[in-house]
Amino acid sequence: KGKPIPQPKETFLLGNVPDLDPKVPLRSLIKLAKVHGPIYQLRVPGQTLVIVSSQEMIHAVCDETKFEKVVAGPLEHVRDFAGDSLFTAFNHEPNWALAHRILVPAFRPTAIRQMQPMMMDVLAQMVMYWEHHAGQPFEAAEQFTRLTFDTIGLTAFKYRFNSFNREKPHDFLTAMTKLLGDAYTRSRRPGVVNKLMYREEAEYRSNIALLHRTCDEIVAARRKSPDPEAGDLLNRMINDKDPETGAKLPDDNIRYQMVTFLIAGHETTSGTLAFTVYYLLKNPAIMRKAREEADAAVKDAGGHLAAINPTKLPYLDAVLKEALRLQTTATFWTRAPKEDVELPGGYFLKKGQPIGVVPHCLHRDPKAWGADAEEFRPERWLEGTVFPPDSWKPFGNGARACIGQLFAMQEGLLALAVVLHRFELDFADKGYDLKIKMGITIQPDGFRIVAKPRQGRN
Ligand code: MNH
Repeated sequence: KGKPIPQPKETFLLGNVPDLDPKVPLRSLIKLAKVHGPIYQLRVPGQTLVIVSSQEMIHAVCDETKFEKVVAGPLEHVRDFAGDSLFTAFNHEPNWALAHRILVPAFRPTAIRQMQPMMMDVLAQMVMYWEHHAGQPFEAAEQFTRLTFDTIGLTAFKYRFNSFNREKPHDFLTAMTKLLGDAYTRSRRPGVVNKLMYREEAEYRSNIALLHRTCDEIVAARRKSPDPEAGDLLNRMINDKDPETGAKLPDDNIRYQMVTFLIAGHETTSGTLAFTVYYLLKNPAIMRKAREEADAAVKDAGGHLAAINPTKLPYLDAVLKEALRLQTTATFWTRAPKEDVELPGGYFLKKGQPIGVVPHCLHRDPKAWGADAEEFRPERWLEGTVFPPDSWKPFGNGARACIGQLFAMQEGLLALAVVLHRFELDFADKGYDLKIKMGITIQPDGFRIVAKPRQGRN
């Protein structure tokens, strides 16, 4: 029934897997949308994915009355380590709603504001590190990953990964990054093949064990010596009761939430900060305006960085939104119709058919954003323009949208304000042009910067 959905030619046994770049699948998804249009389908092991790329199509699948999030593709494999946590739970699993009710209060504006001192604590470590390495090139994404990983460790369970005091990343981060890469690789292979690759399978299992062991130890330590003043997510997960049923989170679920906060809570934010700095360096006039706002905010705070008010940084907010629009770090998420349904253009989908959303294409759709869609122009956010519905979706959609949006924005705003106020930044490699690398999210590849303390400021 309905119009046939375009599909690239399949390869014998492998379906459309060869159509997807093994390193940067996003690149292929963009290219395929240029060839096949705003809707096409791909055969991958175990399922057919329908891919949507335009504002019109994505607006349709964001309708929560007809569609819902579905855990499909790589995310199904992330369940091997994140279980039924918020990010990876199937809609029907009772622990999703339970954890959602218990944790939503922790992400409200007042609760996020209370995390500012912890965010500033880690930020101060980054400032010291940059001062110490003034004039030496370093990779932007790598620096911001230290920042965001340590920040989520501290705010979520008062754990210090101390990334600015070590040469190599923390073992936990190394294991987690490897597992996220594996989740994608495994989703490209039939399940039996994964099981038959004994050595990889053993390494996969041992990395999962390392994650779980670390989390379980942190929980055990907190239970043994309670810390009512910690003000972190862990206290809430251990102590708080579901306002509806009075139930508490089971222990294994607390561990899964911890893994999820560490996964969801760092790579996306660090990539966003790195892309933002890239665009600022490419656009000196925008950099100047952004810095003026940062300086004014520090002045308003009486010169105390810790007292910066992140809700009074409208230009930096627009800068971050614009970076999230052009370089959407969460590149792909999946939904499915709750009943058989018709999409714009006369395409029919069966109930449960997984649909992949590619926000990168949405965010550059000229029908939604205008002729300058490809341009980095933060002003577009401050001109009172009303964009078509669901034009900007870096944080997902509906009930299963990002719980940490405000957390991420506050962390990003504080980091930008402090970095721009304290440092003169430049490309380490003149003429660097943006390249993308991809784990489960995207980051700029090989983007190195030099930071120097600003003259006459201190
Ligand atoms: Mn986050 C879900 C993007 C920062 C915790 N996040 C999502 C989804 C997107 C997303 C997209 C929806 C995925 C899907 O539909 O399958 N998240 C981001 C981006 C940033 C980000 C672009 C930073 C920039 N996320 C954070 C931070 C935290 C966090 C920081 C935690 C402190 N995110 C989550 C959790 C979910 C999620 C938890 C799952 C929510 C749910 O399904 O209930």
